[in-house]
Amino acid sequence: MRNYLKHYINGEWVESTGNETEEVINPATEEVIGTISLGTKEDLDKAVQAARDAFPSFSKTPKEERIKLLENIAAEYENRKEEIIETITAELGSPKSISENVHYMMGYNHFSQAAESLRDFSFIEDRGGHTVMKDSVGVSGLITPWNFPTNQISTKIASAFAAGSPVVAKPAELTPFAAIILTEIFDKVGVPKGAFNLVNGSGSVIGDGISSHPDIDFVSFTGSGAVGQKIMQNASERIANVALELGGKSPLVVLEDADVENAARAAVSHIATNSGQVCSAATRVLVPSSMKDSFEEAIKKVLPEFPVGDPQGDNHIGPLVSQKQWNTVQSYIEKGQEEGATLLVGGTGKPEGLDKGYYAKPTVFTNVNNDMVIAQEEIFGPVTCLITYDTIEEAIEISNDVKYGLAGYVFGEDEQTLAKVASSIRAGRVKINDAEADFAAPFGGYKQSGIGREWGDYGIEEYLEVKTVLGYPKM
Ligand code: TAP
Repeated sequence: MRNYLKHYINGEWVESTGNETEEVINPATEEVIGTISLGTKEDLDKAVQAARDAFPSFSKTPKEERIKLLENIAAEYENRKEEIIETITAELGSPKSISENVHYMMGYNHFSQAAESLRDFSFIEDRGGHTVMKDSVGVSGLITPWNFPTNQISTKIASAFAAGSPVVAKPAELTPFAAIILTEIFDKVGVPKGAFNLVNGSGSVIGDGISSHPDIDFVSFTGSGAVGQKIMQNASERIANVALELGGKSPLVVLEDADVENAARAAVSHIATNSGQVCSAATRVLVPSSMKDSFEEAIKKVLPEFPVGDPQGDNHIGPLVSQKQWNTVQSYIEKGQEEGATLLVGGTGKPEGLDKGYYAKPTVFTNVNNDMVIAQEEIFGPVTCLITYDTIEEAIEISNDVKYGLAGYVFGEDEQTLAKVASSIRAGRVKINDAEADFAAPFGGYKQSGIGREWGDYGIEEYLEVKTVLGYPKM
């Protein structure tokens, strides 16, 4: 049992001022695996005060010191590898291979990339007539979701530390344990007192408290659009800056000259990895009408490569995070059928033999019209839609005909067409074929997918204010 009933404030594990606790459930077994304290506004105030007190010195630490700090964090993170993998599998239900190759690695990459980006980062720039300086934004409040327990919190903390901003973090109640390991890592490597504070608790108390706190200068949030909107409203009361990483309904455009089987494999892998609980997942697959039949056959052929089952085994798809998320996904599958889309594979209910655990069937709808609810709303589960198109212009139009703009994917051979489609998709990140991941590349959304960019040097910029000095002495 993991019982973590303390918050981390001003460099110490401290008792909560309240008595409320929350049980954490393993989504594969539906069993309780631990408990956390639900913090109070008083706990949050103490954490914010600790961060405020740390600000004058932390924001002025030499760059070399902060690079070293990030490197030490990355090294200690590596030391905790097995525990991080095991914890993410237990709290999120992601198969061990995904916990290792995706979740563990993303956390590691953000800390080491931030150290790397900081090395080349300039906080002062002589621009001929004037000087531009970049100062830490102040105290940052970080609110993160359950779907990537190390990725989102790590990119935010790594960038904040690189910029010299002390933070108060609130992870999601559903998956709080990975953040506790991170906190132990910060404690071990000697993150200065007050520069990192962790207050566990509910979104309605601690999350809302962060977004409305008068002493928090900047709020970085990842999660749903509805909560993002509330955060902006709260922050607007004191004109505080916000960064929002929200949802997506990203297109995967298959071109006429694409390898059908590879593209179908990519389409399935988007809804298989993390059980489709990925903001940047492609969940609308745009296929040339002439390729519809062969693409549907290819989907059926590659599907068995992504078995669903116990995350402790060799499966690729684990359960969804919670009963609530399972119910949401089921209702979208029902909705798709009501709307007249055709089930190519999958459907409602649990996969055969998996009665315990929040497992859903990987589901592919075909004959989908882009106006349908299943094509417009983020389902956050293993469900995708096949939509046909006749011309490249139509594919681009359908790609952009959605309120989101987080990501896009294009598969094909002809470089001119690939470039045309990639540059026409209105989204913050577009991937062509199997292009490799790059943690220095900015990540964030257009339209209702968010505001701001995380990762690498763009991520560091979010935690900085820009100051112009006219007549600064040349030294
Ligand atoms: P959210 O409710 O947005 O939760 C994300 C984080 O915000 C959690 O830490 C949550 O706390 C906190 N929060 C909740 N209410 C808040 C408030 N009023 N003020 C400040 N913080 C608040 O997401 P969810 O309920 O977990 O998921 C709902 C849907 O959001 C999903 O189905 C999916 O479509 C979308 N979602 C998107 C993403 C990404 S990466 N774009 C990630 C997760 C979910 P607690 O949950 O601990 O109470």
